[in-house]
Amino acid sequence: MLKTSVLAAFLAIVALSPAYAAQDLCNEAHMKQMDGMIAKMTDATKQKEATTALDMSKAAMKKGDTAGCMKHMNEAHKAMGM
Ligand SMILES: [Cu+2]
Repeated sequence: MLKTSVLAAFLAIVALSPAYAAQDLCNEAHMKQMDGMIAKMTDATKQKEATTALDMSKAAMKKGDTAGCMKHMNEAHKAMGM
Protein backbone atom coordinates (compact mmCIF):
# COMPACT_ATOMS: atom_id res chain seq x y z
CA MET A 1 0.00 0.00 0.00
CA LEU A 2 2.73 2.42 1.03
CA LYS A 3 4.78 1.67 -2.05
CA THR A 4 1.71 2.19 -4.22
CA SER A 5 1.02 5.58 -2.67
CA VAL A 6 4.65 6.63 -3.16
CA LEU A 7 4.45 5.62 -6.79
CA ALA A 8 1.12 7.39 -7.18
CA ALA A 9 2.64 10.54 -5.70
CA PHE A 10 5.52 10.31 -8.12
CA LEU A 11 3.24 9.79 -11.11
CA ALA A 12 1.21 12.80 -10.00
CA ILE A 13 4.38 14.88 -9.98
CA VAL A 14 5.27 13.67 -13.46
CA ALA A 15 1.74 14.32 -14.69
CA LEU A 16 1.93 17.85 -13.34
CA SER A 17 5.11 18.44 -15.35
CA PRO A 18 4.06 18.34 -19.01
CA ALA A 19 7.63 18.96 -20.14
CA TYR A 20 9.06 16.14 -18.05
CA ALA A 21 12.61 17.40 -18.41
CA ALA A 22 15.73 17.76 -16.31
CA GLN A 23 14.97 21.28 -15.15
CA ASP A 24 11.64 20.07 -13.76
CA LEU A 25 13.36 17.59 -11.47
CA CYS A 26 16.59 19.37 -10.61
CA ASN A 27 15.06 22.02 -8.40
CA GLU A 28 14.49 22.58 -4.68
CA ALA A 29 10.77 21.76 -4.89
CA HIS A 30 11.38 18.32 -6.37
CA MET A 31 14.27 17.66 -3.98
CA LYS A 32 11.84 18.29 -1.10
CA GLN A 33 9.36 15.89 -2.68
CA MET A 34 12.12 13.30 -3.03
CA ASP A 35 13.11 13.75 0.63
CA GLY A 36 9.52 13.17 1.65
CA MET A 37 9.14 10.11 -0.56
CA ILE A 38 12.44 8.60 0.62
CA ALA A 39 11.44 9.20 4.26
CA LYS A 40 8.40 6.97 3.64
CA MET A 41 10.42 4.07 2.24
CA THR A 42 10.24 0.85 4.26
CA ASP A 43 13.36 -0.91 2.91
CA ALA A 44 16.25 0.53 4.96
CA THR A 45 18.92 -0.63 2.49
CA LYS A 46 17.17 0.87 -0.51
CA GLN A 47 16.38 3.96 1.53
CA LYS A 48 20.07 4.51 2.25
CA GLU A 49 20.86 3.95 -1.43
CA ALA A 50 18.25 6.51 -2.48
CA THR A 51 19.45 9.02 0.13
CA THR A 52 23.06 8.71 -1.04
CA ALA A 53 22.06 9.13 -4.69
CA LEU A 54 19.84 12.10 -3.87
CA ASP A 55 22.64 13.77 -1.88
CA MET A 56 24.89 13.48 -4.94
CA SER A 57 22.07 14.78 -7.12
CA LYS A 58 21.65 17.81 -4.83
CA ALA A 59 25.41 18.45 -4.88
CA ALA A 60 25.40 18.38 -8.69
CA MET A 61 22.38 20.70 -8.79
CA LYS A 62 24.22 23.22 -6.58
CA LYS A 63 27.13 23.15 -9.04
CA GLY A 64 24.75 23.77 -11.93
CA ASP A 65 25.52 20.30 -13.30
CA THR A 66 22.10 19.31 -14.65
CA ALA A 67 23.37 16.16 -16.40
CA GLY A 68 25.01 14.97 -13.18
CA CYS A 69 21.93 15.94 -11.21
CA MET A 70 19.70 13.84 -13.49
CA LYS A 71 22.13 10.90 -13.45
CA HIS A 72 22.05 10.67 -9.65
CA MET A 73 18.35 11.49 -9.58
CA ASN A 74 17.68 8.48 -11.79
CA GLU A 75 19.78 6.35 -9.44
CA ALA A 76 17.67 7.59 -6.55
CA HIS A 77 14.47 6.81 -8.47
CA LYS A 78 15.76 3.30 -9.22
CA ALA A 79 16.53 2.68 -5.55
CA MET A 80 12.96 3.81 -4.85
CA GLY A 81 11.70 1.15 -7.23
CA MET A 82 10.69 3.49 -10.03
CU1 LIG B 1 13.32 12.69 -8.31
